[in-house]
Amino acid sequence: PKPTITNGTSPDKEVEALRADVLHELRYRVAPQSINEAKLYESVAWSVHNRLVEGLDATNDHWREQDVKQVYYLSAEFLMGRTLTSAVHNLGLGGAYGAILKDYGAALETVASEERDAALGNGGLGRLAACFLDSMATLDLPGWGYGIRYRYGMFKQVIREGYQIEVPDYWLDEGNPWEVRRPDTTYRVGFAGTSDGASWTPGDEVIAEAYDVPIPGYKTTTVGSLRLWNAKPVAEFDLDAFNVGDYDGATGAKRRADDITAVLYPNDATEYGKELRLRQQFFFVSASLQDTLARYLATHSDLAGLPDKAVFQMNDTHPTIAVAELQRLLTDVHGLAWDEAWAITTKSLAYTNHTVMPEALEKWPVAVLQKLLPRHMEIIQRINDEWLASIREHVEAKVAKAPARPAPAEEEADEADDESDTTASGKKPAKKAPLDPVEEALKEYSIVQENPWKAGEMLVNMAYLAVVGSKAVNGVAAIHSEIIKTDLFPQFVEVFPSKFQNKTNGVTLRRWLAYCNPALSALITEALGSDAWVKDAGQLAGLEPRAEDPAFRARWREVKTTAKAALAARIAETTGYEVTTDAMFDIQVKRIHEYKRQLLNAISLIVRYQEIKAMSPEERKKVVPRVSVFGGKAASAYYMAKKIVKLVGAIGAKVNTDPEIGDLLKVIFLPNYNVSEAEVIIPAAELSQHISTGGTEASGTSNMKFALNGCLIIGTMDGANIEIGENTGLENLFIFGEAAEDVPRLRAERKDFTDYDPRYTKALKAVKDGEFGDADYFEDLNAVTRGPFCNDWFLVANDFATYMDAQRRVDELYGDQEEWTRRSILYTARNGFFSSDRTINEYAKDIWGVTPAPPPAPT
Ligand code: DL6
Repeated sequence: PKPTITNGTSPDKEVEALRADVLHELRYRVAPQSINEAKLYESVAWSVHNRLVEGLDATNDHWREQDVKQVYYLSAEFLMGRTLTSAVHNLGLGGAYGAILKDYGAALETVASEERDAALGNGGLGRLAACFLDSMATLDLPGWGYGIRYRYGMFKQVIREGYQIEVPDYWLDEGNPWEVRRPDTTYRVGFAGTSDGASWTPGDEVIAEAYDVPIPGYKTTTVGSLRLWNAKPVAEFDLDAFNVGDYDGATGAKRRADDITAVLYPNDATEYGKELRLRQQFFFVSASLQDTLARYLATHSDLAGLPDKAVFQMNDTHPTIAVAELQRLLTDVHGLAWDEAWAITTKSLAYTNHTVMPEALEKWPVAVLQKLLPRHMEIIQRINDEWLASIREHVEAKVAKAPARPAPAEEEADEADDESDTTASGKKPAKKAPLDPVEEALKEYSIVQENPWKAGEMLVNMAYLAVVGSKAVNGVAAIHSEIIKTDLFPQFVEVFPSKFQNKTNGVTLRRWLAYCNPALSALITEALGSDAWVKDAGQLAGLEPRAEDPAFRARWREVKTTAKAALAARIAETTGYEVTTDAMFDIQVKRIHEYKRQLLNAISLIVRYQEIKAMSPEERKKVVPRVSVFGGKAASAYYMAKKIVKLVGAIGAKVNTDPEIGDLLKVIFLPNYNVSEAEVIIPAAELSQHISTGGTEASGTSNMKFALNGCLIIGTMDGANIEIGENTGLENLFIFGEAAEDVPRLRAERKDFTDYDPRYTKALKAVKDGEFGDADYFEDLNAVTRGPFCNDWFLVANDFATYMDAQRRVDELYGDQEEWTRRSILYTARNGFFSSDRTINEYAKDIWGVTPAPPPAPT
C-alpha cells in the first residue's frame, strides 16, 4: 500500500506503512550487497522523499486552487546542510523512523550523519535563505525559493601542512533523495546576440531545467518548494561537427551549459570567470521569472494583476538583473507598454542588502552587459534616463539650496592647470568645460556610473538598480539598516524615504536548537511543560525564573558538558588534538575575513601563550583553561584570509604540543566548517566571538544561534550583537571596541601606531622572529596592522587593549560557574526574538503581503 502522511492519526498503521516503504526502497532502489548505515540512510531518505513529494504536490495544488499571493525568494545561495533529521522531525516522524531503524540495529542520529551537506552557499547569506524557507513553510506562507543547482557546491576545505587547499565537493555523486527532477518544466535562457531596441535575438541559448527541493514545515501540512535550475544545452551533441573531426566543437554547447551550473562563485579573476558569474545570475533569474509568469498566466490573463499575486525578494545584489529582465519580459515578450510594465515591475520586486563591503556590492561593466545581455543594457539605460529625469527637479532644488562653492581665483586656477594638465609634449589639453552643478549632482544618483579606478570604463551599479526598481529595500539588523540609509543610499532615501526598512535576521529554532541540541531541547521542554517553544520562540522567556534555581543550573551545565564531549571527540577525530572538557570552550566560526578579525583573536592567543609561559607554577594554577576553536573557509583568491588560516594552525601546532602549557590552552583550527560541523560546535560553545570592526558586519546570524544555545558572547557593538545585547542585557555580554560611528574618523586619521600595547608588539615580534614558522609568509599579516602604508583599516591594533580587557572579564566570570550558568540560561530565555519565524512574519506583513494558506490534512 502507498503510505500517506497521516499527521498523527493511527500511529501504528503509519509505522507499518513506513516500515514497508523503507524496506521497498532498500530492496529495489538501493539494492545493496550488504546493509550498512550509509545504505540505511539512503533507504530512509528515499522513503521520506516519497512523503515529501506528496506534500509538495498537495501544497502547490492547494495554493493554485486558492489563487493565493506567493513570494518568490531569489537567491544565488541556499546553504541547506543535511536534510534527513529536520525533514523527519518536521513531519513528526522521528519516533516512527527511529523504531524502524532499531529493527536494523541502527539509530536515526548515526544514520543521519551519513548524509552529505548540500553546501549551495558560502556563509550567512545562504544559510539565512535556508532558515527563511523553513520558517515560510512552518508559517504556512505560500512561497518558493529559486536558485541554482550547483553540481559542485562550496569547495571542501582541506588543511595540508597548515595551508588551506580547496577540493571540489561532489555532493551529488551518490544521488540526491531531496529533490524531484521536473523534466516538463524547462525554459530557454538566451545570451549575447543583438537587440534592435525593442526586441532581442540571442546569439546563444541554454535550457533551464527545474529540480524541486521539498521544504516541510514543522508540524503542519505545508511542504514548500525550493526550485533549483540546472543548465542544459539546447542540443546535446553536434553530430555534423563530430563527423568532420571537430570533436571539441561537437560537445562545446554542452560544456558551455555545464559551466553555468558547475560551481558556486566561479573565480572571477579572469574575464571568463567574471562573465560566467553574470551568466549564472541571469540564468537563474530569467528561468525563475519566466516560471512565475507562466504560473500566473495559467490562471490569469491580465498582467496588471501580477503584483497582487507575486512578489520577488532579491537576496543581495546577485539576482538584481531581475529588474531589467522582468521589465523585458513584460514589454518585449508580453507586449505591455513601458510605463505599464514599469509600474508592475516596481510593485513586484523588493531588495535586501546584506553587506556594506564595497567589494560585495556588484557593479557590472557596461561593456560586459552589452556583450552578454545587449537588450538588458538598453533597458537599464532607459530605466536610468527616466529615473534621472524624474529627480532632476529635486536635484536642482538641492543644488540651489547648497552653499555656493567659492570659485578659485583666476591665476590660481591657471596655475593648477599648469601643474596638472600639461602633457609631456608641453602642450596643454583643451580645458574641460566646467560641469553644470546639477549634472554633477545627478551623478550621485545614476545607476550607470564611471569607474573611479579605471578611466573611461562605465559600470552599472546593481544595488542602485535594485533600489530604483524595488518597492522596498531592507537591511538585516537595526544598525545595518541605518548605515544603509546614511552611507550606502542616502541620495535615494531623500527621494523615497518610506522605501527603506529594517528586517533583523533570525534563525530557525528547529535546526539550531531543537534538532542540533536534543539534550538542551529536552531540558527546555521539561522546564516549560511543553515543546510549543519550537514554533513559538517567545515562550523561551518562561525559562528566565529557572536561571535562579541552582538545581536547574546544574542540569543545564551537565547538558553543556555532554555537548563539549561530543565536540572534543570531533576535534580529536579531525585534528588529532586531545582537549579536556574542563576547559572553557571558546569558539570563532565564520568565513575568514579581515573585517571579522580572526587575526585579533589569534594575536590575543599568542599573548595568552606568552603570558602562561612567563608564569610560575603557582600562578599557572589560577589560569582558566581554554580550548580556542576556529573554523571557516577563506575565499580561494583571498590571499590575506589564507594567511590567517595558516597562522591559527601554526599557533596551534606550537601551543598544543608545549608540555608546559598542557591543558591550559589549546588552539584548534577545525577544517571544513559547514552546517553539519556547526550543529556539533554550537551546542558545545561556552563563549563565542563576534568581533568585527564596528560598522562592518551587517548582522551575523551565528551570534543568534550561539546565544539561543546558552553561549555567552564576546563582541563589538556591531550588527545584530547590538540587538542581542538589548535583549539579553548588555551587562551580560563582553563588549569592547570602537563603535561604528567612530570608525570612519579613526580610519581617516590614518594613525601610524607607535603606541602599540606592548603585549601586542611582543606577540607580533614572535611571529616576525619565526616562532610560529614561515616568518616571510606571515610578514603581510604583521604589516597589515602597522603604518604608514597599511593603516590598520580594520582597527586590529586599535581595539586590541579593550579586547584583552574584555577577555580578562571573561576569565573572571568563568571562575564563577554559578553566575556563568545563570547568564547562559538567560541568553536562551531572552533571545526568542531571533527566531526566523519572527523575521519572516515581518517580511510577510511589511513587504510581501502574503498570508498563511495551509493545505488541508489528507483524509
Ligand atoms: O544577512 C545574512 C548575512 C549577515 O548576517 C552577515 O553579516 C553578512 O556578512 C552576510 N552578507 C553576505 C554578503 N556578502 N558579503 N560579504 O554574505 O549576510
